[in-house]
Amino acid sequence: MYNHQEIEKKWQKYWEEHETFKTDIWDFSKPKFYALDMFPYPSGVGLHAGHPEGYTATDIVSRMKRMQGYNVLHPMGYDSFGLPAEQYAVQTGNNPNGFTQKNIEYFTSQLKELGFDYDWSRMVATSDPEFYHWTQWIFKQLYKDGYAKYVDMPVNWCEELGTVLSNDEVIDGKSERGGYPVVRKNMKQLCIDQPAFAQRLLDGLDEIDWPESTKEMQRNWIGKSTGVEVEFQIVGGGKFSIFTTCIETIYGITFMVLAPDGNLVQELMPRIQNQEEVKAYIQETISKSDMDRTELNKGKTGCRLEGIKAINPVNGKEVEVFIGDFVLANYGTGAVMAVPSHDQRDFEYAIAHNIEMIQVIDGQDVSEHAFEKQDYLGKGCKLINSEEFTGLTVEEAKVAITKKLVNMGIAKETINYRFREWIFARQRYWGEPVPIVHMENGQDYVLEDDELPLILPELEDYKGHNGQAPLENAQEWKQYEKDGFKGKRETSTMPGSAGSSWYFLRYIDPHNSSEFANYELLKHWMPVDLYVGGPEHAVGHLMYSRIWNNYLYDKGLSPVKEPFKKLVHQGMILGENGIKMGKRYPEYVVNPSDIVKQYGADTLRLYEMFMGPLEASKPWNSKGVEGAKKWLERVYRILIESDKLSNTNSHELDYIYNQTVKKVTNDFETLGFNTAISQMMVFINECYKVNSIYKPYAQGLIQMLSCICPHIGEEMWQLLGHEESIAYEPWPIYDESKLVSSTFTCVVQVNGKVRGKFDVPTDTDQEELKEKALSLESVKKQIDGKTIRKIIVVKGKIVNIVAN
Ligand code: ANZ
Repeated sequence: MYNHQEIEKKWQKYWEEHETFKTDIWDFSKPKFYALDMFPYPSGVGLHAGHPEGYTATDIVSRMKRMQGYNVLHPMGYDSFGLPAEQYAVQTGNNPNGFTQKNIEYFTSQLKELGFDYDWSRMVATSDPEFYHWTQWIFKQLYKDGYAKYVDMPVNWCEELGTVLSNDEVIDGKSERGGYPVVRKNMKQLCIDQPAFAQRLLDGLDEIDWPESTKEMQRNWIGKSTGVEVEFQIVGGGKFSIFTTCIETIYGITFMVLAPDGNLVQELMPRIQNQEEVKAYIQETISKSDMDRTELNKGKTGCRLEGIKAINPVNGKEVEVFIGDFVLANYGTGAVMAVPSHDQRDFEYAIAHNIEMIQVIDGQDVSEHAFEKQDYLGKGCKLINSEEFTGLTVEEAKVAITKKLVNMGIAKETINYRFREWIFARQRYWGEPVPIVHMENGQDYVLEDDELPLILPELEDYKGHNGQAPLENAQEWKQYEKDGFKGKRETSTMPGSAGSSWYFLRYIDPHNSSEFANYELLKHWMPVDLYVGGPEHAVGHLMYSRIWNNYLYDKGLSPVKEPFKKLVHQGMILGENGIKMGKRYPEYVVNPSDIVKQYGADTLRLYEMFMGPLEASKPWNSKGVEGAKKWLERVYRILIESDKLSNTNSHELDYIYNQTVKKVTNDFETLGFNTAISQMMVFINECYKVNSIYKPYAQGLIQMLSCICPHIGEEMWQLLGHEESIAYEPWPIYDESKLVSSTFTCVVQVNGKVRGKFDVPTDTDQEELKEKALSLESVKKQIDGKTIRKIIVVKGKIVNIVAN
């Protein structure tokens, strides 16, 4: 019987001492394989049961690839800036760095205990100055190229706290902390211009092997829409533009709606007759979030701008102008042409404000509901009530009307993205300092390369006061002076997602002190061949890293357009009763370390891979853990403790062994670990049935199993007489001919009863099976004197004869 505690420690020590998994990064003689895990945030509570799931998946593949002759890079590190450490610092007055270091050590010991094949010499931590030096440097390039900039943006502003709040810090128009009123207000924000990358990000999605659902989420997040911007004259002077994706409905306009918080309303204010009403409605609007405003089911509130009328350029018709909070100031032009017959929001607005409707597309009754584009596009529907365009199909009309307006010089085709600027500053301490100084002369200065890294200063007090950034407390640090010019440093820090947007590049060259990574190395190692992590990052991290990499690619600093060639999301591990494990249900939390102690890391890894398909959510089952352990003991008994192993091949296992190598190899490649394990189980069952086990077959199985259960794998390998680690043994190969010529037992039934059996090669065809079945003496006896009505042959299984 094997003692998991002893052998797991033994092999972990061996790997460390022999630097078994240290990657020789400059060895370009072999093909490369880069396996990447989403690095954890080193929280105080350590790993949870979900971590080993994805990590084991990449571990298995990387171990197989190594045995297949690849030079493998499989690194690990920590996303170590973030809120929990900051909160700890505020509460205790201690620097969050100490707390973070302690957590990193704990995480590392837990990961080592699980036997992963990480090259620990490449570990990075985003809060380490050696790492954030280059986060700042890349940010600086983005800034110099105009992709990072200060932009006037609507933000949630809390006057009492004197700070900007994120959407989740605002509840019902009040600050979560203190319950003070929060309003939408334009302020200069440090942003990264995501829309500048939108089209490239969309195009790139077609090149990568990612889950379709994740690509679709990214497409929706980017939210590209193609339409037309059209200028409308205001009666009595002035004009404004609208953005529409449905120009074909232009003859159906019965009113216009402007964003209440946009500049246009302010410009028009002197001409508005019901100013008080309008101002009150604007106040109401700015206390709402965009989400609340665009909610489809909400009532269509708004107010008429008395004294303001717009002119429809196609027919000169004068229509009323309103404000309504469903129109957002920062999308399109902040103004819409309203067509109640063909847009449901406009329809409801028209009903609420008693406005007429004009149907312009034929094909559906519009008295109860608008006839919208998703119902008429591509259906051959034709225009009505549209002067010279009447009778054209919608598609023809889109082209013709756009052309007319463009020729009139009042329209242009435009593309809009829902994708917004990525606000890149937080009023927090525990993040990368932004390397910008606001100079006294009003200019913004970005630090020189030799002024980087800009180190986060130690503070007496880590709490921001009056809602201000904690770095405002760093009286000395924030003052900047160079060559007699004075300024004040930016005191907000970068968001949590900064470091994780490029960490995969740094792993390739983690200790380079002159550049973020050597280009020659990047060229050899990028892209990441397999990236495994949770689906919760589908848009955030996975979008931000594509943006940074895309930018670096354009600068010639990253060799690939897309950083992650293949992406897989592991499923969630649920509690025993199917409930999501986590903070809210502490009673269901499984601590991997406890399982490792009791059953061993190999058992935990095997169990998590056997629970079900990697991508599926699966409930934890303690009995399953038990079962996994028992099976490992069963493997050990037959391959190590029995005296069945033999150097001569009895050929009893030829078929099952070759089949197992083929299936496991394919399954590992496609991350089908549960079915690979099932196949190994079948193999072990066969071993128990036969008289002798050909030693090379036993070794092949041990190699494959060692990817999932590396400690027991190494141990068995050694016990079979090997002195070197199993990690670099050439991967077992299978003999296709052994698969084809193998036999199976064909059962013969006559009228539903088994009357005989015979062994034939697997590839025997139907006719031959029929013949063989009919020639069996026992079968002949049964059909003697009867007429054969039907013979059903199931290849590889059974011949069924119906006779009477
Ligand atoms: C007239 C029209 C008629 C429209 C019709 C739709 C249907 P997407 O696809 O999301 O880009 N819109 C434009 N700017 C807006 C803003 N700032 N706030 C809220 N809505 C805005 O949607 C584009 C459509 O959303 C535009 O097309 C416009 O309404 C509205 F039968 O114009 B449409």
